[in-house]
Amino acid sequence: VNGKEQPDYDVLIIGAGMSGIFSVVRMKELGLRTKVIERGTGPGGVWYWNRYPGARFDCESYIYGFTFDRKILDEWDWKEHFSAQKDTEEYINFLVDQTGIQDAFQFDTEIKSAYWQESSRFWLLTDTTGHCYTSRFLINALGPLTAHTLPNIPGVSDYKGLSCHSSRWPKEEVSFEGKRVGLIGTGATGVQIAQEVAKTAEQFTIFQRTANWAVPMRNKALSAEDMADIRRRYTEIHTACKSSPQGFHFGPDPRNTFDIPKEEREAFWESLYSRPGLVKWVGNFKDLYRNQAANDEYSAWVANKIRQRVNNPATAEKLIPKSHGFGTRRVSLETNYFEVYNQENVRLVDLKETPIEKITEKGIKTSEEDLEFDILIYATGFNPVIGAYEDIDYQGENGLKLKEKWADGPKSYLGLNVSGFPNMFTVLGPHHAAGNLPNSIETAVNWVHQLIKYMSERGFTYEMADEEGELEWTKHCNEVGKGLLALNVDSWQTGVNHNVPGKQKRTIPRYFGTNIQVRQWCSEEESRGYPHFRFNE
Ligand code: NA7
Repeated sequence: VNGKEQPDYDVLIIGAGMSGIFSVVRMKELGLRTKVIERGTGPGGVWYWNRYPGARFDCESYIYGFTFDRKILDEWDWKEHFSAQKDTEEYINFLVDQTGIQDAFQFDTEIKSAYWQESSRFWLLTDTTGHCYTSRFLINALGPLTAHTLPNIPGVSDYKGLSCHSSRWPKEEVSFEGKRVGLIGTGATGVQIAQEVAKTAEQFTIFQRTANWAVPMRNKALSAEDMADIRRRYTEIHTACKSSPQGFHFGPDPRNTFDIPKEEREAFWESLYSRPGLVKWVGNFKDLYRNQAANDEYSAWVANKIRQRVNNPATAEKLIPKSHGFGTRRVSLETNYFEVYNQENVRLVDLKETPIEKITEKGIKTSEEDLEFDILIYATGFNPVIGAYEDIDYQGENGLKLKEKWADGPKSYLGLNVSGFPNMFTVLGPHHAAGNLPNSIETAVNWVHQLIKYMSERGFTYEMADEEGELEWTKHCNEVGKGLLALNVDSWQTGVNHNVPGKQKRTIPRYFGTNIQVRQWCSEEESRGYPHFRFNE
């Protein structure tokens, strides 16, 4: 990158998760002086922070791993079909070692502001200690679910026992043996925690506000032979991921629900149910998430599976989601989650019937009783997608604040560039492909790599996405999901978090199209020589 003055770095990256790591790899390939600034004390992002008991992938390990380096694919052995957090964190450290990027990281540092400097055309970042860093380019690799939220229940800070949000779990092991444990939240995280805590807690109370659809994970260890087979098939697996809408190695069944006779479609659902992973969600009939009648039919079928597994019929009914259909929110994968409610030491409190009034010094007071706990666990989720961007003060050209620009919902070009914010990228930020995330990260970071390479080759030091492209993409993002039942439901995917002021209204913070569409848009822009960008003006 040619510039008259030199900033401290060519590229600053905020966040050392999967997005940050792949960004460093690609930037180093371009010979750029790159620094990653990370709040945690090690790499991993979501796999560094979410070390709660039972944390593991909900997609197959071998499709989660990055595809860019054949040597890493050949040398890394996944231990299970759905890797546990500890093994995934180990994989991430292995990635860092193998790619030789260790010296790019600065841990234990939290960025509080990022200002574009008009005179030097550098980014100026400031951390919470007041230290400043300058760079030509800024890559935000903040992660879509980073800003954790505690419940907005009175008295949260009054509780005197051990309490912990799932994504701020202590590094030391927490024992539940002989303990009275309370858990608030039954999303994907709450389900995983419940399965673990129920094994040893003396008394375990699960507070559920909304029941969540959950289907069997069917995890298994991977033997040396399994890994050898996976390795032989890596190219085939990666091609399947690239050609499926959400980056998984399977896609929707091309048939519509009611085109298939009842008996045949139930046999199909039975076969999906017996398979591991999210195929029961992502590999189902193609109309299931747009056609209400089809969705009702499948939801009723899964509800019966829950009824078969829970001994107490009243408890089973409480565990069956009534307010949203199957797959209209993130589906959880579980291992004996429903059977947990058959255990003597486990109790379900339905907050729709008996709401929590307050958290006390000793536990939780509901409308009916005062409960005491030794440990309180909050699996209460995140301020989604743009939450992490709200925690940093971003200022672009002409004093434009990102907070203001995104006040009515995010605007971006391809989910990667924001008009008014030159030389800045938002990897896995709003409006970029979701699904199997490392797949989307590869698309995003390869885009950043190509754009910076294009600039370097031409001596450009400044880029800015134009408003026309941004309008086009934002309009596309707001329209592409039209008709999806998920858009009529409150969830982090529709930007709702009732614990955060201003996040009660449904928005479209993520991309509801396919990964294939995102790649097409990106490669078209690239192959046409970046018509929606201005360089070196
Ligand atoms: P989620 O999916 O946002 O789930 C949060 C859970 O916490 C959900 O059950 C909420 O109930 C519950 N919650 C949140 N606030 C409260 C209050 N104030 N009172 C009671 N219950 C509350 O977060 P997860 O961490 O489980 O999963 C996040 C993603 O990580 C997941 O989708 C995967 O992609 C991985 P609600 O449903 O809002 O009634």
